[in-house]
Amino acid sequence: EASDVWWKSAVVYQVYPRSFQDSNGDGIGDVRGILQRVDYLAELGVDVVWLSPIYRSPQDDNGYDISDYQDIDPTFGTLEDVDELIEALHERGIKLVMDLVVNHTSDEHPWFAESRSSVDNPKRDWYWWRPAREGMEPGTPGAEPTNWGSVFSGPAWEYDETTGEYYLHLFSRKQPDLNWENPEVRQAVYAMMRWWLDRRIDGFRMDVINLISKHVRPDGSLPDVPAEDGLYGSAFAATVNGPRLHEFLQEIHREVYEGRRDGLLLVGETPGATVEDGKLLTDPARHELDMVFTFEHVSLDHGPAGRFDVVPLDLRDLKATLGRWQTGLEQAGWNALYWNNHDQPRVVSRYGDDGAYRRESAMMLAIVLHLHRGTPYVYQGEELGMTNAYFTSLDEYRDIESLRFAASERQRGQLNDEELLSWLAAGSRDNARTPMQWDATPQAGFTTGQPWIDVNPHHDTINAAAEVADPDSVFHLYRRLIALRHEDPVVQRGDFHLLLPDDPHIYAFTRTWGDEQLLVLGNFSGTEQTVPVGPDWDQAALVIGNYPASPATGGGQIVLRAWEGLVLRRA
Ligand code: ISL
Ligand code: CA
Repeated sequence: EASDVWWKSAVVYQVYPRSFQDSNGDGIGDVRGILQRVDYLAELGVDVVWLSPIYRSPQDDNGYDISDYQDIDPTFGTLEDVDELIEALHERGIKLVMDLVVNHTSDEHPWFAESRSSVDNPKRDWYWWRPAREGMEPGTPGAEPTNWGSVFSGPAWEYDETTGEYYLHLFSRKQPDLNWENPEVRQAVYAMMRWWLDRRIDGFRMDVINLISKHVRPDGSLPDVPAEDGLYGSAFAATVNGPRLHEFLQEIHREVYEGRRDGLLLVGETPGATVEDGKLLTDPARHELDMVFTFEHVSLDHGPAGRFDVVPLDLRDLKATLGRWQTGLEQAGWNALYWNNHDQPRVVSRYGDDGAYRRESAMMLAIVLHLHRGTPYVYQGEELGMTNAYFTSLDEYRDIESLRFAASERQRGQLNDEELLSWLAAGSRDNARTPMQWDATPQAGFTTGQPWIDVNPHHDTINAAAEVADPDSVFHLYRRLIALRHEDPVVQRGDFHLLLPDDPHIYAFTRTWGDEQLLVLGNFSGTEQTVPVGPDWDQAALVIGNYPASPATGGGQIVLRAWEGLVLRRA
């Protein structure tokens, strides 16, 4: 097993730079701010930092709209600051993975400026340009080339008067989709990736990478999708898993990765990917990606109207879903494990209880996730048990998706103001984007100025200073879980076997490696639960847990307290 890859025993920490640490008082986090906190990351013990985009950008989607891939936005700092960050992290044995957003650019990228300028510009074909639907008046509703809807509400096509044609944008109109069918586009992206690797970064997190190959017909036309309500339908059906996806990924591997040092990481963000897709994307023999983020387990509490329509989680669905990914990628491929990122509501507010049992449930969720087979990702603040934002008025929101959803709902008039605010409070991406809570001072130690988004008032009790000082905190539980992943071959490689699939409250599984076995239990309820685990575990030793004393064990049963989570090792 000595030849096994390093990331099987690694843990990744995601920094959302805008909300991590401000160093100059303008209220926006920046690279020099991250530099002030590298020792904190080293104390937590993570192996890799993944940085959300800091490239030059008009910030329409907080940096996921890039106008220059090879420069840093002045909001965040300079290339020299980034070189310093790479150095500071490497000195501490931490790798740096950068976000790679190449499904689209900003509309302010020079490539797009050229492309839009005329139909015969050499870069015209770098993006998706199409005339209006036949017989329709260009620029009128329904005249779009296809009925694809944008992820951020409204149509995915923008009419551009310069040439009287439409361009495709799966996200905002300031995020035009690149045309990966064009080999020049691909070569430009690969050159940029090599430039960053030469700067000694350690890999990429590839934004919506399974959308780069559109389902284009042989005649160059694009198919309509089933309309959801009104004129447009989700464009995902026509963009996820396109016919050339695997070919493009293998080309990236060849052109960018081959012949470079070991120790690089390629992780793909793949909304809509199934286990079968995940297997193809991450089987090392296929030379595509090292691991992908599934969305299945973070969509289980979405009602018919999507992410803002939050319904209660049925734990059986969560176990079945994660369990399928575990067994599906057992022989080939690898899982990325996560509850949170900058797009997801906080897990303790979502699948836990952020009231009376906030600490317990945050820790239980951590134990359950980190004991799966795969590479765990920790999103900033998760290790403190940070909660949702609980904004109560629209003007507290900053996220383009939330604001566009609110605008389009107001137009449709189906939700009243109170309902709209409660939908946003449950589902908004801003839940993850409130500033990192460093201490109990007025702006949580995040900034000396006015933060770009409100600090959660809970920072008086939930903050890094308090967590680091308390050996029984959520932070130290995360630190121990990370250390356990580094040390324990059962955690790294052991087979996964789900137990009690039909139990509505208990998450239970074993991990087995040779003669060694671990039992992982999580109580997803606020009441005591008696769990029939069998006599094998009567004498087992507690490896890690979220209550100070061991649970009541014996006679083949374990009694779990409210939101208790634990790991036992068989004697
Ligand atoms: O959060 C979502 C919308 O409900 C997701 O569908 C999200 O848009 C999708 O996961 C893609 O996310 C990534 O690309 C987006 C960017 O806004 C997200 O922040 C990024 O993680 C466009 O670049
Ligand atoms: Ca700043």
